[in-house]
Amino acid sequence: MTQESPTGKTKIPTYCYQCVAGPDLLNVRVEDGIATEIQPNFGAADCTPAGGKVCVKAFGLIQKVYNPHRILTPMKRTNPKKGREEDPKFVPISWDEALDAIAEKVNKIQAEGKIDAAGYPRVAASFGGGGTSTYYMGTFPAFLSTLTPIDMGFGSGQGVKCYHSEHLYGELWHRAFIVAPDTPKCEYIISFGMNIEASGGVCGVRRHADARDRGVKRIQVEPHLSQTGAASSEWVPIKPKTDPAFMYALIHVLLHEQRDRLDKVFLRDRTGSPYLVAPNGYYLRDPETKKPLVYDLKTKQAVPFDTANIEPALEGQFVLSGIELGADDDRWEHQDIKVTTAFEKLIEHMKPFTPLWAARVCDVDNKIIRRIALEYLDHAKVGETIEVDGRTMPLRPVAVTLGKTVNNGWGGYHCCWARTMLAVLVGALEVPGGTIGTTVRINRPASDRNDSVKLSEDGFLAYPMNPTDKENWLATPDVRNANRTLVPLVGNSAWSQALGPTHLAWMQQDKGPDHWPQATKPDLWFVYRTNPAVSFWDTNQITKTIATFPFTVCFAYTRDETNHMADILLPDRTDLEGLQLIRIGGTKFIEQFWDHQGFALRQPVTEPQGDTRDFTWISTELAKRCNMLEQYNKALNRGAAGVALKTDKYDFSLDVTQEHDVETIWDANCKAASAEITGGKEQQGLDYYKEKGYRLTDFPRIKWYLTAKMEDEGVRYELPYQETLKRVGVQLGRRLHEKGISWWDEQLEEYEALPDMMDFQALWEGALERNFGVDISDYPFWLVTSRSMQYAWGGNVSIQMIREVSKNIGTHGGLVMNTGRAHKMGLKDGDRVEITSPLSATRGILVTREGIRPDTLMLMGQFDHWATPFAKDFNVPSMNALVPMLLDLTDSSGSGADLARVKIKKIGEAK
Ligand SMILES: Nc1nc2c(c(=O)[nH]1)N[C@H]1C(S)=C(S)[C@@H](COP(=O)(O)OP(=O)(O)OC[C@H]3O[C@@H](n4cnc5c(=O)[nH]c(N)nc54)[C@H](O)[C@@H]3O)O[C@H]1N2
Ligand SMILES: Nc1nc2c(c(=O)[nH]1)N[C@H]1C(S)=C(S)[C@@H](COP(=O)(O)OP(=O)(O)OC[C@H]3O[C@@H](n4cnc5c(=O)[nH]c(N)nc54)[C@H](O)[C@@H]3O)O[C@H]1N2
Ligand code: SF4
Ligand SMILES: [Mo]
Repeated sequence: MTQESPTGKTKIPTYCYQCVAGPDLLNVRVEDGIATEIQPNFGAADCTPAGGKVCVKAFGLIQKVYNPHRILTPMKRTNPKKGREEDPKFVPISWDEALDAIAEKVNKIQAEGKIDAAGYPRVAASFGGGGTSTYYMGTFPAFLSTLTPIDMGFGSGQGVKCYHSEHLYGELWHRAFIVAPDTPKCEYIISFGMNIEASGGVCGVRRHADARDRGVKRIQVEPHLSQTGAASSEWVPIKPKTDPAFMYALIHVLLHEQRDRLDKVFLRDRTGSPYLVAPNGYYLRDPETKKPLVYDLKTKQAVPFDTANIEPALEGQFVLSGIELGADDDRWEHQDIKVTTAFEKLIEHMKPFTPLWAARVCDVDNKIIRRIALEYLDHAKVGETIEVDGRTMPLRPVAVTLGKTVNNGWGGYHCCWARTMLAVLVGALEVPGGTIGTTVRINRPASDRNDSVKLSEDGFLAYPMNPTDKENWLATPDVRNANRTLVPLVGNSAWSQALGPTHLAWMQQDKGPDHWPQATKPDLWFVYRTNPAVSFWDTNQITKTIATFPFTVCFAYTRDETNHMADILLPDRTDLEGLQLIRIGGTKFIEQFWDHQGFALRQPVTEPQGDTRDFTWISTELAKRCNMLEQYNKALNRGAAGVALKTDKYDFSLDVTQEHDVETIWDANCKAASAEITGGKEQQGLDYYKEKGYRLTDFPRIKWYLTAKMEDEGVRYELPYQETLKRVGVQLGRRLHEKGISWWDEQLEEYEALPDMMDFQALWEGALERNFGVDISDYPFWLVTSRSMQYAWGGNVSIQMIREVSKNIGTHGGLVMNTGRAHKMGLKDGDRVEITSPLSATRGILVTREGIRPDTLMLMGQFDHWATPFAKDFNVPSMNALVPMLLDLTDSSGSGADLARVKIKKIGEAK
């Protein structure tokens, strides 16, 4: 029997944003007030890239609501001792008691000063899930904005282990926080460990399935055969962490064997290739305007790059005069010196990296590497065009994608640079069919990549680099991970702290580096939708450190390993219970490219469970109790909940002196959203969105490709030559050395104009040998990790139905090892083994498979829970306890990779 739900509906529209591959729209069927079924939203089939469907994870949301292990009332800890072995002895308390306790802490901090004696914020906050928490935390950002400065730099799994290098370099070169193929038009994809069939969500899977239907050829280069490898045209089992060599060899073939077939017009007009490089490695510049010079083949002289009607030389060496501007005030005046185009420098630089050389490094046949380079070039169709929204654009249907491990730690810079160069050489960057960007996060405005395009003095995209000059360098870090001090590229946006070397914040708690401020603990730490005690590196150490924090407030859905150390647990309303309006459409990661943009509402589909509260209610209550109501309301009016409530076209602003209930706040946001979408004409509020679920307007496809805007604004891509990074690196080095700091010297070496190849495997091995005094040959295996389609990190591990579905995929069950190698070692499928890294050891069941290199082992996902109900009984190990946090394994961008060296030993027979 079907009855009406509390909102008078039996089918209620809402969204899922449980993973970064969303958001996706869905309907929830409600019977007798009980949510019973997740359904696709086929009403949105024509306007969502996933055709109105959701992935398997969304179907777990029903069990999430009714999970018997949920925390349903606020709790406080009664055991003052914290630690894994301590029972927190949580007892239920009222919301009043919980919120007053937090407000008391905040008010004390406000009175004492927001910054502690070491110069760090007393309040810290960590959020997880690659930024998806924002789509569930209602108006909490508005409350947090009243407490600033806040330390958001305690690593939470996302950031430094995630798509890190790509975030920074992608934004630098093409406003691409995440990079994707233009899958609907692409014909040839080389994927270096990008596991799109598991990690791309319903939209990624749909786009790639359609592409296969069209005949796309995808080459999956990775040490273990993932779902993506299995669904690709070809699997190339490369040695872990040798991807840069493979990519350099591809570039070598293009430059040294096929140069005439490259897109020379794109290189000349849309990149810094023709810029002239002077003897000290900086551009030759015009003494008056200081503009970089190019050699004009028409007038046979050096002219500023932006001179009209010129034909800049792409290749060659010239004898010319000009000035060179180096780091700080370094300046050279040159008369008749030899200068070379940046492109010529590149040709020279890539000379040694032949396929034969790479074959030895990567353990991949050189014929395969050369064939892939040629296939890439053939498919690039250099010279072809296509019309998009009435504009003729180049059509270059080839792309290179990078997975999260390829993206991180040493080699990340090389991979990102090489991937972007592979696009640039054939004119396939930011054009139809090619390698394109999705979101922008570090540059402003974050709402539209096209709007963030700004011309720099040198003719490239202007980038908000953190200053490294003497006057402006942030010598004393403002947060514990020192992101703006150590990583100029991280910028200074709302996301920058989470993208700094976030392990530094944890590591220093144990022992800080030389000449560095004394590490302090945050007086108050907020945690939501992240579980660093399971998701980060060296989880044993992280757990111990978390236990030393004096006052931790965790929003809690169930008990978990991080909130085991909390002082207060606050039960929020989960995905199907809370109210929130978010922006959807446009271009978002991972492959959410829409032809529409607009808003979607998340709404309660059923009565909330227990005494859980809406995040917006919690935020308003906290603001009130912390005497911050007025600032909080002002933040909401400015748009802290997603939409500015007042512009020159409309005014739905809230009275800042009054407390507003949850529905009033979202009604104002809904009205502002309607007005924004209709240019101020319409103003439908919450009721409209509750009924329809979403509202869209067009998003022109031309905006998927930055090149149109770049052409219009006369902006070039800053490739191949990294003159800016080189200067920034020298300056940063001087600043650090002036303070006596030498522990960042290896990172400084990465600031090269053309990244030099390194032996990345040896770098890893050396770091482990040095730091642990081991002989690395005792640890013969590389241990890697891989995504599961069913799980969103550790976020849905406590859902029974998800566990059931995932059991159909055997690699969830334990340590995946090559069958032949196992036999040689006298091991078989199902054996119990101990897995030991130089840092620590863990145990698991052996799963033997042909689809993995003999020198590689794989542990899927991030399990190893010991407090999370249900998941704590999985008995599946994770690599996270085995991977150390080391400065030696941190690259200049501040990231490291989910990678370990291990040995294994049998400890029990297969049953
Ligand atoms: N071994 C291994 N480790 C990894 C990775 C890997 O591939 N392998 N990947 C890394 C990457 S790329 C990332 S981005 C990070 C992600 O790591 P984290 O961001 O730390 O994410 P989770 O581990 O999913 O933690 C989410 C927590 O939120 C809780 N939660 C879920 N829903 C709700 C809710 O509605 N309300 C509340 N209050 N809490 C909720 C869950 O119970 C869980 O404890 O992990 C990293 N760690
Ligand atoms: N279902 C689901 N989707 C997700 C997430 C989730 O938790 N669940 N998380 C989201 C987030 S935050 C992220 S960061 C993305 C991550 O998305 P992906 O980058 O696609 O993630 P992984 O599957 O962890 O890693 C990809 C592959 O890298 C390979 N690999 C490991 N080491 C190397 C190496 O040295 N070289 C090469 N070539 N390959 C290597 C592994 O075999 C693995 O299959 O997924 C997002 N999407
Ligand atoms: S892909 Fe991610 S956001 Fe989309 S339905 Fe699945 S879990 Fe939800
Ligand atoms: Mo991630």
